[in-house]
Amino acid sequence: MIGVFDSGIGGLTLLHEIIRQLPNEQYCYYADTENVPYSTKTEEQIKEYVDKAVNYFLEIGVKAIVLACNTATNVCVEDLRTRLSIPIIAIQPAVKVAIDNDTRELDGKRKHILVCATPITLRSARFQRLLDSLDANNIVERMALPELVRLAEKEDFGIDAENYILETLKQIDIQKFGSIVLGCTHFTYFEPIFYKLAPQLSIFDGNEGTARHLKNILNKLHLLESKRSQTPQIVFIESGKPTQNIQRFERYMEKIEKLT
Ligand code: DGN
Repeated sequence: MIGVFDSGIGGLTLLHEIIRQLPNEQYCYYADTENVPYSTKTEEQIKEYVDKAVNYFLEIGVKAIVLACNTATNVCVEDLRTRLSIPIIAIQPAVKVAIDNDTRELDGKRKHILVCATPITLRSARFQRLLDSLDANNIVERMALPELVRLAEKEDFGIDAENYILETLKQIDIQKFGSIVLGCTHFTYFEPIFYKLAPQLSIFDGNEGTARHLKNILNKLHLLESKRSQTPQIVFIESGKPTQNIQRFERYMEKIEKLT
C-alpha cells in the first residue's frame, strides 16, 4: 500500500494521476480535515500534524509515502527523509516544467511565470532554493491564493472562486506572463477557471511529474505491484480515522475525472 497525504482534499488531484500511472497499487489517502487549512498554522503545528499522519502510515505498513501537499513538503520533507527508511515522494511547484515547456518571449525576453501557492510555500527556503537552482528568480513572480484552499474544501468551484481569481489576475501585468504554475494541490480543481480567465497562459502543476517520479522510484526498488488486487483500491482516512463521508471523497474524484 502507498500512503498519500494532504491537509485536505487537494492531494486527491495528485492521487488521481498516480492511479492513472500506477493502476495496480493500493492506496491509503490521509486527509487532515480536522486541521485544514495549514496556511493559518505554525510550522511546529504542521510538523505535528504530518507526524501523526506518518505514524499512521507506518503502523499500517505502507511501502512509500507521498506528500501530496506542497505546504507540508516545504515544512517537513527533509526531516522525514532523514528519519525514515521508506521512500518519501514529495510534490513541489512545477517551475521547471513551465521553464522547459513555455519558451515564448516578449521583447526578446523569456515570458514570466506566475507561481500561485500558499503563503507558506512561497516564502519557504525550499522554494527559494528551487528558484536559485533553476536560475529563475528573474522570471518568477509569486501569488499567494490561500482562499482557494477554503473554497475547494467547501466544494465551491463557482462564481466566488472566479471573482477571487479575476481580482488576482487584475493585479499583474498579464502580457508579461507565459504561464501559471499551480503550486498547491487544491488549486488544480480551479484550472478551468484559470483557463477561462487567462486563455493565453499555459497552466502547469506538479501532478504528472510527481506520479512519474514515484513510479520510477518504486520500479528501481522492485516495489511495483504486477497485478491488480480485488479489494477496494483506496482507503480514505480523515485525521487518523476512517472517513464517515466516503461520498464526499468520491464527489471530488469525479470532479477531477472531468478535469482530465
Ligand atoms: N494542498 C496543500 C498544498 O499543496 O499546499 C494546501 C495546504 C493548506 O492546507 N493550506
